[in-house]
Amino acid sequence: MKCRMCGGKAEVHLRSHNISLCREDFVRFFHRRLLRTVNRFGMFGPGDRILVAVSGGKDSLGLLHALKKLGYDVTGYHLHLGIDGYSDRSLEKVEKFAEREGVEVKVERVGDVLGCTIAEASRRLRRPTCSICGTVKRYLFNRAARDYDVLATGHNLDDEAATLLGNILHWQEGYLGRQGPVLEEEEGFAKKVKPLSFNSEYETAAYAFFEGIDYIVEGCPYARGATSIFYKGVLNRIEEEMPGTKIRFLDGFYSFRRKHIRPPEVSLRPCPECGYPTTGEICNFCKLKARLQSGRATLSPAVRGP
Ligand code: Q46
Ligand code: ZN
Repeated sequence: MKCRMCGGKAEVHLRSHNISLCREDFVRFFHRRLLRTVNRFGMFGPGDRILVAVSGGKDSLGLLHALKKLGYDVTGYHLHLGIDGYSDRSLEKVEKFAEREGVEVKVERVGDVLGCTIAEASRRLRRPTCSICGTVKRYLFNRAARDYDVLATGHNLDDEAATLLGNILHWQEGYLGRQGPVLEEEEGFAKKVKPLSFNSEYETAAYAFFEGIDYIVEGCPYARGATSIFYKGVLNRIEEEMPGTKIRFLDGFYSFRRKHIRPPEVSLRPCPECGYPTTGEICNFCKLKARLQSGRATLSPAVRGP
């Protein structure tokens, strides 16, 4: 197999693009695709301060690495969720990465902010761990991004296509209206972008490997059995038969959305406790904190970790 660009020995074959590439040309290809997404959707420019949320996985560390290499002004942000073992191992990868790359990564611990870990909060409030985690992550990511122009996350093509499939299967109109590579800034919410929306998971893995990025391979233990993993499997089977389907699915949706779907209108006001924008009386995070501090939070044997 020869590299389409230089004729040298190809190391990757990308079926969805029908192209084989050597290591150097693949890295260039990866950067070009990322930049095309950034520019096409007006995500950020050279002068912007970008906060990149990093979990310790290949996508987010790959994104931070690529944006730094491309000359952007980037800072990392890692949220330690307090999930037994997994969170410590993730932090270790992030810290090693930061040292090796010479990039600043801010670390925040959920335990310090909430007074307990995500898993403890889930047990005490009898709510699914991922639901608590979602509320806490949204809130803290936003708060951390206040001093930056934009918050970038490492969602890749497979993540976005799986989310889209789930939203369509269940006709989640509100989510469909808001699903996109860019969520514009609004009343206290930072602008959020997904520069890897058109780089596949296979590509981010190959990129991390070629660039020598040491990332955490295991997933969060609470993600086991998640419907998004099932949808990814279904899309992979379709992709096997019809290469390029994921890209067309997502790309087609973004064009359709621009023409036919309006983001739902929400009226936001500042939370009286913390000033965070909310549609309700007080924001979900402050509600969560208040419930954890009150006697209503009890230990439940029914809701356990994985
Ligand atoms: S929500 Fe759930 Fe994720 Fe939080 S608890 Fe793990 S799986 S990390 S994307
Ligand atoms: Zn609040």
